[in-house]
Amino acid sequence: MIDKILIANRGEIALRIIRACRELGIETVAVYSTADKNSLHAQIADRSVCIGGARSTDSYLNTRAILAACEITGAQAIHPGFGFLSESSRLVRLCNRCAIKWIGPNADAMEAMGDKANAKATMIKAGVPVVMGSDGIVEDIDDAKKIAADIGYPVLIKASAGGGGRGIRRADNEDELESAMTAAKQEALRFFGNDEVYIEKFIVDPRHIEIQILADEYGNVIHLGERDCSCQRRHQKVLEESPSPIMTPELREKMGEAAVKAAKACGYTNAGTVEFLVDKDRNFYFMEMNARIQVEHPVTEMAADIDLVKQQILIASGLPLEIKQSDVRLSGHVIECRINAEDPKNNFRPSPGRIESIHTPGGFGVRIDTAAYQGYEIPQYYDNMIAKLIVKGKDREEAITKMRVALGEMLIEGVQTNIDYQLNLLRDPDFQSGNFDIGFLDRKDFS
Ligand code: MV4
Repeated sequence: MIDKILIANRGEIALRIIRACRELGIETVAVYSTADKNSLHAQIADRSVCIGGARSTDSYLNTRAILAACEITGAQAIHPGFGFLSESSRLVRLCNRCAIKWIGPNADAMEAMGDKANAKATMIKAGVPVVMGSDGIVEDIDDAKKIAADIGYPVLIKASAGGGGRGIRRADNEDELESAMTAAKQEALRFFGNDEVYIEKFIVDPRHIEIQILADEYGNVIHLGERDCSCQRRHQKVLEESPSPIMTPELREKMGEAAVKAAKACGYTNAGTVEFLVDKDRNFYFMEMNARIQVEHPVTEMAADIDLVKQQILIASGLPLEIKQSDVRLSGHVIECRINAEDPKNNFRPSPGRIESIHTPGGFGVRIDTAAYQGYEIPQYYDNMIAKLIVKGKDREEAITKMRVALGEMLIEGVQTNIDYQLNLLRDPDFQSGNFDIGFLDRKDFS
């Protein structure tokens, strides 16, 4: 069993991991940057090590400093959280070489899923539905024209090394194809150092629905239902919920089985998320697999009553999953709102600064994950999420009401927040009837 874990992250997710470790009787090592010396994770962990300067590249992305902190403190494992180095297969391989356990997927699975064209080929072989398109990489424009004519416009050109919306271009006809391909390749090269692209049919107004999976090191894989993440603004998730308003038990079973197949096909281990697009006719298509614990993991924790971070640690310790698929019971309706330090009335400009006062809501079915406290100075260097507010009700209507009550009680002074934006979203008739897709928040102005 692991008895000391280094948490290579900050903010609320670092706290979340520290709490899971404490419950398991595992010692914790926090790492922090000079900008985070007063942060809660650095103060609360059993030990804390400063790993460098304020900029992420000088600290939370500094592999050598993090491995040195393991060496100094005797930590036997690293939990990477999300963002930062969480999807660095290079770091996983370094950990393997110095006998440090990585609390996350194995490097082979990470790399297999990191290359999107390759991941798609793996899914086709495994019988997981994918969007119609090219068989892998498209080499030249004549190739592209043939494939696009075959599948029909509009099409998307996507970077194989991409993810999260970068390196994607749309072409509505053959005239637009060449410039779309050139632009996608350029952006891919700039952001990922690799200009390989593939082509897909453009799915009009889909929903983003993802399935949480858990996989142990003995080939057991289970799924824990879905999260509907269609409420996004410019590729930033704003509100997530489970169940999805469009879900049926039959569709959940089909998507769950597909997610399990996806994980098995790449030899995936630990917690992961399989992202799908779902079209108006409820056809679903594999998009990508996220090889980390995600920001919105509490939605699944509350719906399934399973501590995902504890499960991650138990799996990395080499224990077989003790939960079988038939044990999984999803109940009620869960909604998560991300509370950001930003100004929706000013183009969502980040609003770092000192939290002069904070009051967080509570009560039956209300959870808040945050590292904020009165007097805390939100640094300008990192993302601006300051809290996740999660509520569970017996059904969607009760969850929406509970979230509105909780947001109404929440008070943050000193910085601008998106609390009122979230309240406006929750009041919207289309949101309330579950009538939205991935373009909803970009079309409608709730600021
Ligand atoms: C798509 C799509 C429509 N059709 N693929 C954007 C980020 C990347 N993860 C996949 N993305 C999309 N791929 C096909 N064939 C629309 C998107 C998309 C999107 C997907 C999920 C959530 C928000 C989105 C916002 C814009 C576009």
